[in-house]
Amino acid sequence: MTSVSSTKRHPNSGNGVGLRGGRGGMDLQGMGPEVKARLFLFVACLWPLWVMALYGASARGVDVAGPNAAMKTSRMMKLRNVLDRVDIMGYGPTHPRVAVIIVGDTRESLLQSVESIYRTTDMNRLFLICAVLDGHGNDSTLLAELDKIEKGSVPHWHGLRPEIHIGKSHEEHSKKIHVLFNPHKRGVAASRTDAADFISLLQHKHESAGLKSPQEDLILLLLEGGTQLTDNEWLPAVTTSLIVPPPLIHTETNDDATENIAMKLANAVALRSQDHGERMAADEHLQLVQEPVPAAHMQQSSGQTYLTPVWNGGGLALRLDTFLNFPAQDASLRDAWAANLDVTMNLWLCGDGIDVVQEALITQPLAPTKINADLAARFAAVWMDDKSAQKFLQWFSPSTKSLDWETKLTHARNSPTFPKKVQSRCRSFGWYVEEINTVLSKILTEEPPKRDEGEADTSNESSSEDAQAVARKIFGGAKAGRQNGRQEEEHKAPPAQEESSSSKDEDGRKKPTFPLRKINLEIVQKAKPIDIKFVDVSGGHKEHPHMGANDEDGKIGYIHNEAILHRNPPTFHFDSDKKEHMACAPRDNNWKMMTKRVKVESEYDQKMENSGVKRDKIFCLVYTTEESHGKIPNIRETWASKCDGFMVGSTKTNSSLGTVDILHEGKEEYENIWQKVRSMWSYIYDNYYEKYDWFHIGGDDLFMIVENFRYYLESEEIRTAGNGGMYLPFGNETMQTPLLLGRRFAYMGDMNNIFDSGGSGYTMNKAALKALVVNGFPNYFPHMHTFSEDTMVARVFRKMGVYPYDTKDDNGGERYMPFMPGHHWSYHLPKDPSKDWYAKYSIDIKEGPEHSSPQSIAFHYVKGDDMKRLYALAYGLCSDEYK
Ligand SMILES: *[C@@H]1O[C@H](CO)[C@@H](O)[C@H](O)[C@H]1NC(C)=O
Ligand SMILES: *[C@@H]1O[C@H](CO)[C@@H](O)[C@H](O)[C@H]1NC(C)=O
Ligand SMILES: *[C@@H]1O[C@H](CO)[C@@H](O)[C@H](O)[C@H]1NC(C)=O
Ligand SMILES: CC(=O)N[C@H]1CO[C@H](CO)[C@@H](O)[C@@H]1O
Repeated sequence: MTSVSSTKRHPNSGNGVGLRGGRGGMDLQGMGPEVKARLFLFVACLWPLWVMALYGASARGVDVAGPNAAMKTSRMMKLRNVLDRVDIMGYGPTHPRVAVIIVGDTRESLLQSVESIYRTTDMNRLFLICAVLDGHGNDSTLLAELDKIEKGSVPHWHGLRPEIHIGKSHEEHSKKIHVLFNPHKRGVAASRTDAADFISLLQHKHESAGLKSPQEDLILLLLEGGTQLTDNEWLPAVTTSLIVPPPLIHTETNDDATENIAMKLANAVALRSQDHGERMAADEHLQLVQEPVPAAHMQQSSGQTYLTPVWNGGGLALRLDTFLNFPAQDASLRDAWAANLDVTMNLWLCGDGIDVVQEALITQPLAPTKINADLAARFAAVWMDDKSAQKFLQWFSPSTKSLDWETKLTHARNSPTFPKKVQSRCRSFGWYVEEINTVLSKILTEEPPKRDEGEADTSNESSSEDAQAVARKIFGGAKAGRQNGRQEEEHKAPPAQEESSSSKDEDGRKKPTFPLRKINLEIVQKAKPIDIKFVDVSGGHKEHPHMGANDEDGKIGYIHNEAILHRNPPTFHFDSDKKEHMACAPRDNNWKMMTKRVKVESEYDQKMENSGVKRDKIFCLVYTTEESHGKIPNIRETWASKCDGFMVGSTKTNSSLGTVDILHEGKEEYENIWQKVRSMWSYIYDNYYEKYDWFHIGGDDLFMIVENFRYYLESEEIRTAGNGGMYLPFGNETMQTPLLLGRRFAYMGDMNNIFDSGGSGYTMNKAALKALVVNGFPNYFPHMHTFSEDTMVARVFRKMGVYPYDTKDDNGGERYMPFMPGHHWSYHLPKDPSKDWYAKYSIDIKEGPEHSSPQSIAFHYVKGDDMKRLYALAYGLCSDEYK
């Protein structure tokens, strides 16, 4: 393909903007002379914009002119229609090109790496190699060698069908290599950012010249000088991991069909150098340790991909945008290993982590250098809270005085390149060592090795002991969780030191009057407790699902006052002479259930209210669309004002109704509820997380008995469950076990696929909501288009080891009802349960009135005036005449 044809296809690209004469057409205003020079040096590398990638044609044969063209175009248009949003122009969103950054300090190392790229990469997909020779001025030999490679001295191929050749098999190879020389060594981090800036600039130039579609999301490969790619499949493998697959390739929204598709898109892929099934972690000296990949991870992907706690150097592929948007790019990190650790932390704490894919192989990277005390202090200052930093540094070097550490920490924080506010935007270091880099988890859970007495500074000993006491307090919750019998296989037995403090903890702890049912104890113990401290993941509310809401005038940034309804509850209109009362009369099954079976725990509620005990705060969320806003007043008048917080997620904001126009990805349609739910929960997490203990969601035909809801949530059973299942909490815990409460259904009767029915809604405690929004949403099914949000939520939780809790009461009565009360009063299982989906989905249910707990919490399919009728019946508000 030639420059000429490419300009023809891109009328917008302007006069003369093409391969050869292209420079003249580019707007170079506002660029410094140095940048201009770099840009001129690099003759726009244009392997643009046609469809060989999809047809598997070699780079040569496409010619627009001639009779074939029309046929090809129509075939293409057809394909285009079929693929809908899939951009088949150029490399589009599905087969983006790759830009490579190689930083090295010797000519040979750069040449080795460049050569390996030529041998293993489809040249059509190579956007640019930017090689940085750090610590050397102009090296004409290097330039001459690279020129030979560009002219075809290394076997390479173009297009999907490999036609490996040497030399120029067709007219010209465009220029693909650009070299930056740093006569004064700038270090790895700065060299990488220089190169990334250059690539980004070039990308924009290509886009404004019409030579690159903005939808093409360049892949960036960071390569250490001297590292060589050894597998031809590296780029396809990396692409599938990084780039969203075209939506129509899996139109099935069927649960099972999609389960096997790798929906999780990695933020970054580490190219593998170690043995299959091995991965890298970092120990307390920030040195690499190799560890086997847990079997469960291997099985999940048949060993194709697995996560790795650290990137050990060598090669790392990620989207260019990901790299440019790292919250903490510290260009002052000169040491390669320190810079790589920084990349690791950006990806794990502020992103979605790092995966390893099998096909992307490289030669062994350079051995990491030792991290010195200054770098360790800087690392701690950026990524850890103060207490973790103290503990970590004491582990890092027990013999260093704490005062020295303080000095180093302060020094790091005052450095002009110190990234600001990383901790408030990213996950906690505690999360990272507990969940990902577990070899390091001892730094937070075990006492650091004792300082050498000889070196210890006695006058300052006491102050450092205080710090340890504080740290113990902070992390005490984590210990408490562990001692509940959970995670015992994963963690080594605590050392003797910890034992003494733990037995002290044990003293005050109380068991509930009745232990949890076995099934629930198992469910609770599978879920890991998490730190319930709020972590801001809103990212400035720029991106779905954190885009926030529109106000009544459609202006973005609206924050709903969720507490106002509770503070000013509307009057319940149910006048004694109205026909509404007449509605009380019929002795139907709804009447029977609400008056004979269900009991509202008002007395309990009143007693608790008067006792002065701190009550749990409940947030209730209803979702609807503008067309159904008429249903909202009945909800507000009946049960909603009893929730401490209330909000209606909708398509239009109306503050008098409490509806909020929540922004989300994709269309506003039933088939896309999953995306709406992701946005609603994110909005609630972003705005209300800290004020509430419980979060419940349901549709606009949900009826709740909030007194019974509180009765259950505040019960010993549920408090124990949220505290790991064995002991009642003290109330000061910082760790909590995620709980997902609702009506359990087994999907198609499959007991391995249990979810909470969306009809009666589901309830989450703080830990569950945080896990869902902070960990679940970004990692699992982020772009799925589906209506079955209830099964999706359960799937996300399942991935995190959280399973729906069995909410039956002690007599086997259900609390969350998927139908109207009357239906449950009279329901009997059919002889052949396979004929009835409800029978098939139900788990161990009772029949008739016994089915429902007297402390039932929620009913579904409650429409129109039935909302008021059920309310009046349950609360005894019907006039005597009709009672
Ligand atoms: C490198 O070469 C360019 C021209 O080829 C020249 O402008 C520049 O000053 C040289 N730099 C060094 C450090 O020699
Ligand atoms: C919580 O309170 C209990 C008893 O008052 C105490 O023993 C425990 O150490 C406290 N835990 C934390 C994490 O503060
Ligand atoms: C909000 O809803 C109320 C009741 O339906 C209606 O009267 C009012 O006009 C609505 N306000 C806006 C701004 O849409
Ligand atoms: C002897 C010594 O180094 N003492 C230090 C103890 O710590 C305080 C601050 O906490 C310093 O001011 C002292 O110099």
